[in-house]
Amino acid sequence: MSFFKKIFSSEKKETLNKGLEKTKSSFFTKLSKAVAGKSKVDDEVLDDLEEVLVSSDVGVKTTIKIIDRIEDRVAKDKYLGTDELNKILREEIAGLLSETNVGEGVDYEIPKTKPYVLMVVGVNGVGKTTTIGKLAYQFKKKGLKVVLGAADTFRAAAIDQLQVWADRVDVPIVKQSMGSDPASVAFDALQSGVTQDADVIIIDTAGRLHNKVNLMNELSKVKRVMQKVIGDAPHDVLLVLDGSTGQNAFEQAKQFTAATEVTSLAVTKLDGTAKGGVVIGISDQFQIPVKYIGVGEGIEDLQVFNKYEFVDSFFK
Ligand SMILES: Nc1nc2c(ncn2[C@@H]2O[C@H](COP(=O)(O)OP(=O)(O)OP(=O)(O)O)[C@@H](O)[C@H]2O)c(=O)[nH]1
Ligand SMILES: [Mg+2]
Repeated sequence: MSFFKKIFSSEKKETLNKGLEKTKSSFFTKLSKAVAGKSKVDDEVLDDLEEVLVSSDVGVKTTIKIIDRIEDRVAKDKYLGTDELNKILREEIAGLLSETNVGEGVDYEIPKTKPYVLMVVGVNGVGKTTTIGKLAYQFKKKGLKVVLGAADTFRAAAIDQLQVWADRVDVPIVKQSMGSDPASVAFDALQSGVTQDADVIIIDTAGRLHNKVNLMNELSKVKRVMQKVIGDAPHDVLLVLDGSTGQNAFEQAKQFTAATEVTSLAVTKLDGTAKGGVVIGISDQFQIPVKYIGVGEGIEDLQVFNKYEFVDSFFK
């Protein structure tokens, strides 16, 4: 490993550890209560452990899978000590996630198609625009030419906010005035991207609820209009979920993926929440990969999701 790579990965690890601090401390406080005064893993410990996982927002389905696995180990080794529980939990969670073929990512993907069109969707306030800014920064750092499209025309502030990110990262932005047709902005952004020979075009969209039919139809229209410029666009539809909403994020993922096509997920705001366990449940239960996680408001605070690193830092 090169010197720079080493520095980068240790820094990355540190941000991840810091970002997950609240989740970890809450998880371990609960876990140590569950095993207090016990020397071996018995039914009572397993019951308590189940509660710890559910209350850490891992989700019921994934929790049951994890408990089943630990039960199997207890059945094999009757005197499984509580001091080993940490290690075993970590192994079983990592094992479970390794069965889903997602989240192996070690670096920001360099898109194979050019221009690569990424459309970002999700409910209000989950962190779409911020994630776009952070992504633009990462792509640019890799030497890629990025163009942003301000297709959230709902509020003037939304366009301004994307402009602030465009200035900060120093990438071009395509925008129109507030209230204009989002599909028309997306069309312009793609045309401009093609003309400028861009590598990546990222389209921001207004926050919407899955059950607001008009707004969901608007997404289909944006897609259709983009395809007039680039036949197979968008190449990725990234659904952003706010991790601090815990089970609500699960619900959003379920509803949104049922209502429109989503090809990848980003879970944000994992810093400052004890609900980080939600990422474990989401990456276990959805066939759609969690590609990125947000661990702060800063430009560097977006990481490629790696399930092994994630589980590892959960337990450190
Ligand atoms: N702590 C923390 N805050 C974040 C993160 N990602 C986004 N935010 C904050 O969340 C708030 C909302 O972010 P936006 O990017 O505006 O969210 P949005 O989805 O574009 O919102 P709308 O356009 O209104 O639907 C902002 O204050 C961001 O700074 C994160 O990973 N951690
Ligand atoms: Mg926004």
